[in-house]
Amino acid sequence: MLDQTTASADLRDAGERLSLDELRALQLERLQHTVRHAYDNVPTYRAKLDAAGVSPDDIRSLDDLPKLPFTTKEDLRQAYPFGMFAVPMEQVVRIHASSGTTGRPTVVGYTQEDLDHWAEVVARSLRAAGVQPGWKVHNAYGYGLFTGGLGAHSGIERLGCTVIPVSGGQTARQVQLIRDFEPDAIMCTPSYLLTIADAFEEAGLDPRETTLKVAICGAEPWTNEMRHELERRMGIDAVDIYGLSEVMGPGVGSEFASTKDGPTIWEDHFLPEIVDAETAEPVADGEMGELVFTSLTKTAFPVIRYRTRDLTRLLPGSAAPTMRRIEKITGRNDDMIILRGVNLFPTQIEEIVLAIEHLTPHFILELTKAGHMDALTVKIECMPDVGAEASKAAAAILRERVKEHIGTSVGVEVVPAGSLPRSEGKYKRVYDLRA
Ligand code: DLL
Repeated sequence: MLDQTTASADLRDAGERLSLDELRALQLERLQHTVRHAYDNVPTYRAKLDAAGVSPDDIRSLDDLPKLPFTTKEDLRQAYPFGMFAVPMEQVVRIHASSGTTGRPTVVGYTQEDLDHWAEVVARSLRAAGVQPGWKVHNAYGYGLFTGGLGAHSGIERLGCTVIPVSGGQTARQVQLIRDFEPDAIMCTPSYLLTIADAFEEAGLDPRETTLKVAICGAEPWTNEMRHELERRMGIDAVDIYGLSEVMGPGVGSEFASTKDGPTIWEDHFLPEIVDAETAEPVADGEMGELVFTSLTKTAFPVIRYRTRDLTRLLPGSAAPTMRRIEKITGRNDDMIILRGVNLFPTQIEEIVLAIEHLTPHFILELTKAGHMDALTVKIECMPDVGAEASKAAAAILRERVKEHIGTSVGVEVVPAGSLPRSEGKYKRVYDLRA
């Protein structure tokens, strides 16, 4: 008789079943191939390696990785639109692009082989989340140039599930479809899941009464406190899926529902490193820094030591013992607010807010200038039936705790329930009004 562990172990794909030695050997072989392929076919990589005095033949072990030069978002932008493609355009069957807040988008390309690998790692991610073949999966990630919708879509199909390709937005319709089609799992950003939960309640429905069992959320930073909030309100498991367009899209790593201890990086396809965000020197596993990736199987758009700007640390494998995890990403270099010398991430506020009675997770951060000083105001909604006194008290607690935990003073303004913008995808938290 199969016990639970053996039964789920049997579902693992070949990559997950590799021993650590086999995995390291495969990574080296794939790394050597990737560096050679990038050098031979992408002028930017050739120029960078030449300038660094490194040849693809110098990569003899995984320890040689730090010899390779980094790739930055700026390098990719310079090559807009297709300059980083390593195969002729006829072999590129799909492109995606990441919008980026400033300037041109970053365009990425995929061969059929790349799409196959992508579907495989997303299917693996779903399996880790507890999704089973035959389930119906409601996909509310946006379809289009964003990698979320179509990336999730192919993985759902690959696992043998029924995909419900709703895309983002039209929240009332999402609620209707969840009630009518009775999906088992949902994929969307955590902030959009919150919008959907609210919409259920606003329609007089209990979001705990749906058929949903699990949500696979990512594409933006979110805290464990937000996880607990979503799980409590919807009666589901919420797990974290990580990825970025430059490296592939959703599914670079994903969390196991059995452990919920940060996304496992699918190391047979992506080689992770952490470097000091300022000096770019590699740091040891376990230390905080900037996440860097080298793709191991990508053909149309290989990346070598791509600096993600995401801040986290590498942790030992748990549910998939040979592959390392990252700590849940709660900060991104670009999102860091420096307020009178103190570094602050929006997720730190989220964490504090969710522990205070009467406050909702609906808040935005407004940066303004008061004379020569920067000021930050948290605009936040209280629960609908909370009176003026109680909301004033909750605001005061928030101010105190921010001061205590983050070490800086912020203003707190309670705004009417329902007045702040609601998420339909990646939520915009920070508004910089210091023109
Ligand atoms: O957001 C890919 C994706 C789609 C991931 C759907 C997961 C689910 P980009 O638009 O290129 O790609 O944005 C990538 O989003 O560098 C992180 O800063 C952030 N991000 C993505 N997933 C997570 C996560 C998609 N699970 C950027 N936790 C990344 C925290 C995340 N941040």
